[in-house]
Amino acid sequence: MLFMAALAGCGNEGAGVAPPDIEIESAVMPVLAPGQTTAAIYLSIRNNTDEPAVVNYIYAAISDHIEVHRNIYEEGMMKMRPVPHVSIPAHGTMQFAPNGYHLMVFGISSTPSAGDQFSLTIEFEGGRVATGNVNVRPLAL
Ligand SMILES: [Cu+2]
Repeated sequence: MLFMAALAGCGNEGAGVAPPDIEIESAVMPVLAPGQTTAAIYLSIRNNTDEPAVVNYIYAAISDHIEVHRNIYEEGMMKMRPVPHVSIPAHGTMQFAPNGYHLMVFGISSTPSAGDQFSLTIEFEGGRVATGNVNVRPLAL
């Protein structure tokens, strides 16, 4: 029960339930331009467990392929590199934000509109799963 007590300071007082092991927060995808089939998702992943959470697989119904990418400034240009097996530290939160890490969504089949939501699932090594909603909205970068 010491573990439960440690979690009590996280703003869930009164809710009566422990937060999920791993949480997807503030997930957003910028509205796509006409004909655009690749887009980024920005979000936070909060790991409430005692061990690192290593991303294994990412799924959303609108796409057949989602990768973790990182923007890297190289040879005077901003480039994106896939980053397999990103690890969120124990009791840590990782931000995926413009000019840093993001989820890259490929082959978007049905283009969502501003105001739409869709479900995102992230599987982690060891079998933990996090799900959350992605809000589609215009994003000023
Ligand atoms: Cu990318």
